[in-house]
Amino acid sequence: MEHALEITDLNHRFGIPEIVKIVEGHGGLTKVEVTSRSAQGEIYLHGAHVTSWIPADEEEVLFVSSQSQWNESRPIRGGVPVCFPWFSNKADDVNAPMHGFARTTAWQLESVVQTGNTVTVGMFIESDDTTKKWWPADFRAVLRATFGPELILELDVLNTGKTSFRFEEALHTYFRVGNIETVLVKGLNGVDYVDKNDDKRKKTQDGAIAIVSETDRVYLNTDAIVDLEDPALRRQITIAKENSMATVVWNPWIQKAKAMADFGDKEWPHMICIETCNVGDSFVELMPGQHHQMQAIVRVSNLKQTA
Ligand code: TA6
Repeated sequence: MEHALEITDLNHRFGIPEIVKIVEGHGGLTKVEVTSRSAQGEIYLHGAHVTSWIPADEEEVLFVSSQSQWNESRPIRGGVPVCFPWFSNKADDVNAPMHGFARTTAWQLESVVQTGNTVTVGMFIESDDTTKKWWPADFRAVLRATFGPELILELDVLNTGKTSFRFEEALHTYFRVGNIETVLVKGLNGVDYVDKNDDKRKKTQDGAIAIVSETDRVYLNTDAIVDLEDPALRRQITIAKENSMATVVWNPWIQKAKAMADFGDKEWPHMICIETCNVGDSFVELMPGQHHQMQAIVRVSNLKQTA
């Protein structure tokens, strides 16, 4: 009953008739549904996790695994996991959750703003005893998702404490593709990367990225716009960014897909992660009272058929 009251209260405070509705999503998790003339979208309060973006006249852009778990102790598999305040394993604590605690935290709805045909949903978390079990910093983080002809994701971190702190962050976006084996990722030519499938050797990207095996690469010192060409779905997804100096490209391929319980064995051909981030040497340092706002700006266009 309490959950139903919570949803009723949230709709009263944030709902917009015919445009924005707060509902019970998978696993009973609370979800904000956006349906405007320019796009449809979904974002869960669990992890401030965007799980769908469908621009008008387009198909679903994001991938969500059919095997995803939907409970508060696990991150949703797919969509846009928010990785914060560290990426991958926590260097000084093997027991710390992978990719930080933000994606398994209950965020609070802060704002819903309709501007013309776009809708921006804002959610926040603040440091408390639970976060300080893992990370001592005093912070407030806001995730703003703008659903419109573009998907704009912003992670805005504020240092609310009296001392500076460093953090890593990633918008770990899972894009839906028709066939990973015919996809090309362009825009990172000449950029150095760490190849996590080859003992973290540092290499330099030569031309476009084709995915022919498990791929897990951290591209360094780059603010480049990336074009994801998907001939099977005859579309190109362009990922631009602000205040992000690293980009991760990941596909689990066959064996890793089988090893993930919350990922279908046959799903690897239909997704690729292109992640807007600040990780490793691109960490962010905030002085007291300072903000950092990282943005990913995603748009879809028709893929010009090559002769
Ligand atoms: O961003 C790529 C990566 O770090 C891969 O190494 C893989 O672990 C992926 O993230 C998924 O991580 P997760 O904790 O969500 O299973």
